[in-house]
Amino acid sequence: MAHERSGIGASLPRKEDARHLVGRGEFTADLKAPGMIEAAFVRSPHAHARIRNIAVPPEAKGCVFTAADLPQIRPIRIATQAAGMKSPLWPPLATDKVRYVGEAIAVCLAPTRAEAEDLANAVMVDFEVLPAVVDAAREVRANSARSEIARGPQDGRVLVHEGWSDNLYIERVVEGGDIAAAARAAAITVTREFRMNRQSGLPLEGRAVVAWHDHRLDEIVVHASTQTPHTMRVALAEFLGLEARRIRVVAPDVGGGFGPKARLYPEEIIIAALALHCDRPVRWVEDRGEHLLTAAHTRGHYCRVTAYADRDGRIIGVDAEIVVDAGAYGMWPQGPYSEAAMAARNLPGPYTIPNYRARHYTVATNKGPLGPYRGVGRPSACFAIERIVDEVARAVGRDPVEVRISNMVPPAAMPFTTVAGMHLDNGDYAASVRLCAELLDLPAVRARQSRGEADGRLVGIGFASFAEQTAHGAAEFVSRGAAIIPGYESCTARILTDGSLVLMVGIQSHGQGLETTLSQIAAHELGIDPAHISVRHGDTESTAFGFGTFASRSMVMAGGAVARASRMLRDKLCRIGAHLLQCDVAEVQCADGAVRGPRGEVAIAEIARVAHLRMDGLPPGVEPLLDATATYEPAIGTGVFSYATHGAVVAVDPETGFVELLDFAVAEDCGTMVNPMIVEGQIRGGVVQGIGTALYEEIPYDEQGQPQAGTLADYLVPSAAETPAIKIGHLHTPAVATEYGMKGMGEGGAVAPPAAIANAVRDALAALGAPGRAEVNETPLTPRRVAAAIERAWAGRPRQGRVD
Ligand code: MCN
Ligand code: SMO
Repeated sequence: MAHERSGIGASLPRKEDARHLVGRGEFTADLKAPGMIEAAFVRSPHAHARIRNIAVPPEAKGCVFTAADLPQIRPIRIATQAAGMKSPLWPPLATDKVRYVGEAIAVCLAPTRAEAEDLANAVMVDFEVLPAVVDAAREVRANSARSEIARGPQDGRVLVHEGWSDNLYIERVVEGGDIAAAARAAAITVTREFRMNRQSGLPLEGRAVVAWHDHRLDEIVVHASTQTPHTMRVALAEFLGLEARRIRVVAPDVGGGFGPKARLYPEEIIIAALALHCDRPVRWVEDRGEHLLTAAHTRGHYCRVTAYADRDGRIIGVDAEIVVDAGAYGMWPQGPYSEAAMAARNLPGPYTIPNYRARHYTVATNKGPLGPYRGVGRPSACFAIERIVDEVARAVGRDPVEVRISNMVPPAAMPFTTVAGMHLDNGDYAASVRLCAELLDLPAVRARQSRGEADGRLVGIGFASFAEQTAHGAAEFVSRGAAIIPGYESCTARILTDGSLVLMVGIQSHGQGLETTLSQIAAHELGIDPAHISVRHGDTESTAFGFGTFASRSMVMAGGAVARASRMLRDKLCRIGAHLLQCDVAEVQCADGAVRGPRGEVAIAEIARVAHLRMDGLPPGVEPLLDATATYEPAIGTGVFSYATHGAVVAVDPETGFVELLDFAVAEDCGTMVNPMIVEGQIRGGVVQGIGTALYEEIPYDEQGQPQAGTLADYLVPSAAETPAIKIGHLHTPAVATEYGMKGMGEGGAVAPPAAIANAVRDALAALGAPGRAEVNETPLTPRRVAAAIERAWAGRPRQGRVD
């Protein structure tokens, strides 16, 4: 059967690679339109300043546009339903004030980017510089009566947004059980502070927009490097004041999104407005400097966690405070809230922890806005709980692997609602820990540790587990108070006159391989070879509405829509086929490109010909065309949970603090895999990004709110040289609520590496025998931070075994 080679479960080579491997992809920046002009932005050099005046030199008049020149642009507004959240208006071009370094003030148009940049440099902006708000935790101390972080001095009452009473977008508590009782009952109390610093999303392709006015259709055509073309149309209609029918958004090939491209940007609105205003094609291609400065930043989580446990290391309560440094504005559509809310609800992880409290604060600062990035709030939640689990184990003198397992939700308890309200569906979490330990050969690593390294480095091993909410539907987003509820996906499946198939999907694929995996699902349902299937996505003109690719939702959601639409077509193929075969529809089957009956078969191509060109062959009452549109939402709206345990083996140089990653393993379960090879590619890519968070990537800010990493010379990313071959093992627990038992998994790879690596470093440094604790609870674990932790652990005392 063809579908066994190409249907669900087949590691079919990615269809999209045929173009990408030979450099024939078509990205936004590849587009050329006659008469196209280029845009460059005048951006704020200050984190916080009043704009007194913008002076455009006379020779640049007509080529430079400020907010006053484009009054049709409305400020970005987020219609969140999260009660009590402050929601500032964000003018795409700054009007009276700038609130972060890089904020757009004016846009310049010229025949080339270089000339546009020259114009931008000639624009003189007169600023009144204001003090900047840069330390989110300090804002919480100053402004929240409830916070126990409240130890420092009152801050200087600098407000990011005038008219606000403080710099908190929102503060909330997630609670379950009785944390005070847990505190009283605990034999062991462990408290730590964790920091996952701000970083960039850094896809290979930065942002890009090309827009023009199509006079024939009287519409504005916007090509953009985005994960969410349909919702971008919703936004452009709102903020440009145009009817949606007059906007077409196309996401061509997108060179990575990773979350930041699931949000609306000022530049996208501005370029679209200019194309209409100037009636010429306009292009803006972000450069790397602009990307690091102004594309959504990520992480920026600070958290303080106390775990209460019994003498065996069973955690009976967790009390947390989470502070998210969300930057100056909330990004459309979901605003600044998701990071803290997700971290708070995910912190109890895959564990049975019965008592919990997480007070969380989303803080406005004079930094660029925070957006989603692979894993969203989960990497920092995982970092906190998984580091704490290891410290609890250490406090009771047990192996972290055992303590981890003994706290996990057992399969027999599933489905299980965690104390933070996450509805874990199924799986054997402990099995993932054991499998991961096996993949790394834990006993061999322990033996190696006891032998010691010839070069004096210290070897350590660490694990981190998580359960990952994926493919959540309406129920989840309604409960979050989301402005837009991405509760379904859509597919129009169309068999053409010759039997070839086109799937038109509202989803967007930017590296996930959906052109391949959605073809595999249709192949499974219809018996049409994926080689004869086209997947059209990312174009509001050719597909029904859909929300796009984020939240590890596409395989389940779009895959479900493809399955449903394919089955509608299959029913029709069978009805027509049975008629042509002169048998009963109950007697036929659709497989391997044909409808088969008891006495023969008829090719899908022939049925397609009849349905379009020879309707005289159709059975009575059956209409022409083979065209079906379906939407799909999984039966459980709160998400299906993949889970995994990641394990890292490191060697730490105790003199320099340098961490080398020796080995890395992932034991995971995403239910039914449509394409195991793509799943493994997703895991590997995610892990490398997680290694970046763990060891390299950071955008620090100084006291004035100036970002300190503006190029790839000072913003480090892992390359193949820093990455060991990643070992992967699979467990299989099909979801009960989705088609074929699939679960999402696209983000998971990035969730656990920081925790696993920090645990491994902690394990390595335990061998130092220092009087104090040598641990690093802040990412990235740079040599400087690791060396400082070692120094602190010795607390000025001479080190044993060290020759100075
Ligand atoms: N898949 C599968 N079987 C499963 C689950 C997934 O074969 N049971 C395959 C599918 O091809 C699917 C892919 O793996 O498209 C990822 O699955 P899924 O969990 O559905 O995630 P999405 O497709 O919705 O992708 C989004 C997810 C997110 S949220 C981020 S962030 C991320 C990620 O995917 N960004 C990426 N992976 C990325 N990979 C690339 N190359 N580029 C990005 O920007
Ligand atoms: S951060 Mo992924 O686009 O949800």
